[in-house]
Amino acid sequence: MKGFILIALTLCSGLGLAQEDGSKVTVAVIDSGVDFGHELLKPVQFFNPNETIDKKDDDTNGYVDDVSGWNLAKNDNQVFDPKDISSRKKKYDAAVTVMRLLARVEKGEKLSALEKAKMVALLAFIYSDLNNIGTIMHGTHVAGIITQKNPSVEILGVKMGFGDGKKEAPKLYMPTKEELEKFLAEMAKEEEAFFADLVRFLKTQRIRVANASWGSSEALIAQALTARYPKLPADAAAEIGRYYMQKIHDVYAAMPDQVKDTLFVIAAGNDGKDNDKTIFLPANVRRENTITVAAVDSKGALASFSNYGVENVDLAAEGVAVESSVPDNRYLPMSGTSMASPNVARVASMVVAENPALTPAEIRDILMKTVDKKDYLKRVVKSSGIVNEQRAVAAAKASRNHELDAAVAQAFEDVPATPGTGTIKAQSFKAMLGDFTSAEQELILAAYERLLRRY
Ligand SMILES: [Ca+2]
Ligand SMILES: [Ca+2]
Repeated sequence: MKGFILIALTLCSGLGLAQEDGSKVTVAVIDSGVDFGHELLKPVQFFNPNETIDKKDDDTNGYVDDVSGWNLAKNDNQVFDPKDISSRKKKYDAAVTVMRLLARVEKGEKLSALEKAKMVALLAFIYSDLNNIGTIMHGTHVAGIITQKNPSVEILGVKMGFGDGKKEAPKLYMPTKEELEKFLAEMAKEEEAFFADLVRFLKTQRIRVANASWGSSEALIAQALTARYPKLPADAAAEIGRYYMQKIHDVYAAMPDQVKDTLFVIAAGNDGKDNDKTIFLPANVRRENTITVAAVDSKGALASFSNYGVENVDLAAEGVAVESSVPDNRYLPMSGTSMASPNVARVASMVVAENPALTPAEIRDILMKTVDKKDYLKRVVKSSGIVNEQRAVAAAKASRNHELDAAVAQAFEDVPATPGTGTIKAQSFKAMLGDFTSAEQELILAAYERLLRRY
């Protein structure tokens, strides 16, 4: 429970600090919902000063009672529904226990025979709900990472639907060209509608930083296609997936293009793939006000699940077994580029707090230029390095009186570079499972993959 103690301490020591002008830095968590009932998040909940709960749109921004964000899936102001937990309490508790054990395995710890047996039994019990529960936890966990040791932040929740669309029975024949086109067109229409809604809401807020720990890839589209048309050959599905992702790029790009005053911090994805070779969106939307994040473990090695790409992924941050808040006042370690991205969003908001005059492009520049460079990340991410919170904040502070490059140089004097030579390679999760029988390994691995791919 080290992380828990750390969180509690820093919250206390940081109370009362804010930007120089007293205002907070608003960070939007575009995710599965944020549980502001959590003790960690209550103090950082954003409140719209011009809106009260009275069924009227007091600030006439088009959203009735948007006090702390918006639920885009249901078009109301409820950014988290406690019923999501209370209706599956037993399974939720079991999932918390399982995920804590999973994280220990992930960190290379050995479990006792009893713990192993418990994990396998509980995993079988919750397996079919794991996707759902992981999704419910997701936004609250992301928000907690942004909040930690960050007294000047306030969190605004933007809840989106996560693939809970209608399920259709598989068609057991080869689809015609027309059927495929119709399927893709429907999918594109849904995505267009989502981004139109998202952009419309974001534009009514004063958001400096937004976190996007989600996305879609060629592989996911191919998967959706083969789920619907099992007879479609894999290579055809892959080709269509790529074609679709190329077509849909600008729909995703509307987010940074139309909300220009916001820096969008985006997860690189958890397929262990090179984003320069396969399209992952919005990660691969390259704009002045976007920054894409890969995941490293606590030693700085690229996580085995993390996507990368020297052109399309900008920098790395910690994303393995990261301790943060989950609903029901719990804390849990979780893994993914979903957890790496909010680590960068947190630093970005601290940079803004130091110098609110910085533009999104300048914030991005500071984050990129103040990384801890590593030899082994040279052909992995664009900046060749891992975000460095202290140095980025030092650069932001210096940028109040200096040009950006001079401010960065000053930051390297304040927080010197540590030599980043040698190679570190993360072990795959599979390699940590030697202690289990092969049937157990299969179950655990499938659960792990499920949790990573829940976006
Ligand atoms: Ca309103
Ligand atoms: Ca109102």
